[in-house]
Amino acid sequence: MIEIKNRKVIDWVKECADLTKPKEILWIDGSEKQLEALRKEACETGELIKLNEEKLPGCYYYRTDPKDVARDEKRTIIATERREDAGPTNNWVQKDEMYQKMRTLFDGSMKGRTMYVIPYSMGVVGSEFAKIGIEITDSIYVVLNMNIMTRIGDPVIEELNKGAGFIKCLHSKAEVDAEKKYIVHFPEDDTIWSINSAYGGNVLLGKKCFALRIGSWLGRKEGWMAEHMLILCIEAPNGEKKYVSAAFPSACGKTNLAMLIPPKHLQEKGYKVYTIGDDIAWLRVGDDGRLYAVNPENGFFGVAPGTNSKSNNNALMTTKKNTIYTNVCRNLDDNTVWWEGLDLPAPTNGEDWLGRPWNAETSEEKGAHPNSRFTAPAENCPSIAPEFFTGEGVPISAIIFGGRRAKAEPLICQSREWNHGVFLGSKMSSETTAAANGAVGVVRYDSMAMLPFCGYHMGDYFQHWIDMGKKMTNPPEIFNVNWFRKDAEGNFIWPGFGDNLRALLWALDRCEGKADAVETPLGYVPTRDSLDVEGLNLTDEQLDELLTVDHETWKKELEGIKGWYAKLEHLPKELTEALERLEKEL
Ligand code: SAT
Ligand code: MN
Repeated sequence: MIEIKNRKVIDWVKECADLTKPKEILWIDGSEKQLEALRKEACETGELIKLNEEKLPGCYYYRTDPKDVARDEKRTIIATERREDAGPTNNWVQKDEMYQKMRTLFDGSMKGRTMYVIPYSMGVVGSEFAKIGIEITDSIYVVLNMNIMTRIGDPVIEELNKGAGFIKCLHSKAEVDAEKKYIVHFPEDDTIWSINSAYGGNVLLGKKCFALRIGSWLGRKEGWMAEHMLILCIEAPNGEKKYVSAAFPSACGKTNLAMLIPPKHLQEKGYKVYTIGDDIAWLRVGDDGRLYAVNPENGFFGVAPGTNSKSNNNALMTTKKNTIYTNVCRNLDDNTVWWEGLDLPAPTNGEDWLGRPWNAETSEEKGAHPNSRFTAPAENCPSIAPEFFTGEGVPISAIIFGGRRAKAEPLICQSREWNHGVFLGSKMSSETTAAANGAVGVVRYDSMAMLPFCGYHMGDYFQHWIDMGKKMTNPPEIFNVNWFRKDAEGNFIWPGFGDNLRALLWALDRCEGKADAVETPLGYVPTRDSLDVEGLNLTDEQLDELLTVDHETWKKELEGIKGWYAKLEHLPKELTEALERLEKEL
């Protein structure tokens, strides 16, 4: 381990130790030797279960407390000096008050435990986009997950010793008491404090907390963007590569889209798709006036249920080694894992996510929690792009927004220009999923899929989007998609998964002014003939339903958008004007 010489780091770690009172402190150097010792220790205490080494080498199983299975939005707080800086969509507590409350909870919370200090980098260490964090935690699960999700250890210490700044992340699982769980961001102080949870997004503080909530705050201050977006590369038959980023709410198929396998006839034509990121994009304007994106993460924290060789074979392959599984079902016959939707025989001798005996033939409840997850290294992914490893940033041609909506939203729609695209993103809505605590299937507005992740005032966030547009001489085209339209019988009309590439190819053609479109009040939608639907067996009626912007339906939608906008307190005039224009055209 390289000795830490950065005074600010040393002082802060001491401060945290004085508060939480651990029995010892262990600096994480990222070496395989140290990580292996931690895995062994966690298996001995029962925190982790080692899975079948032949079938799933280097893989482990982890179970959370039953009340600690998803992000907890009600207990996620932005603590600033003034309420208006957090805005109306975030839970806000005055920051001194919150520090005081959290100090009481953290006081002695690590007694009798080891405190792990994890230096980590979001982005390729030392690259232009990268930013450093240090997470202090009393959980081996967090250390091992952070090792997959970020770049940790000695190379980061070297950066810190050169004087690099860092985000101060303090986590303690404490008693995993659901009533005392808080995930608190102090963006004015580059600080995140999380207590009484041991689940993914609440505790892997590099992810949503740093890369999105603190990241979006920093992005506004420093002139870049932190977005809830996947990044992928589409290679055309002539070898030309184009890059797309896409924002969808949690558990709406970002990982599937990022790892898309082209349908057969497009493969035969020579199209290829590569993965750069599945959840978060950091975006900057390049010297050439284009928008460049990196994935600041180093792994995937993906939803397990529904992942199978047809929906996402690349993800399945990615999770075959060095993966941590959280809250899935365990097959006791061969000590492997299973979840609903996996195309392997369901266990008859299993253990569900709660640790109860589970038998596919007799058990009525699900074996895996609907939000059960895999944490897998990006380097395992068969479709990972070489650009992922350089951390240099890829030029984005198209930005895609999308939600899960059974009705109203067409399959794909192109904005008239950047500001209109910002409007399309701001009015995004989606049916809620199991990724956050609360009811599932309720339509809620989720602008740019950032509602749970924007670290500041939503109105200011939209203004930042508009300001970023002004900085670009060659901005990406913006589109809105909806893979989830249902017919009168409740069946999905669009096949989704690999076939989503058809819509992306239309979008890329539009970027070059190539494909045909019809202008609607919402923007441009494909003509029947401009979308490649070869081999899909879609009837003309189905295609029309997917591509039509129904004026009566949209007049009702308009009321919803107005209600949403009214909640946001202040909005850029570009957006209110776009809303007025939509109303007029309807
Ligand atoms: O739990 S996470 O926030 O990391 C995953 C998600 O909700 O997207
Ligand atoms: Mn996400």
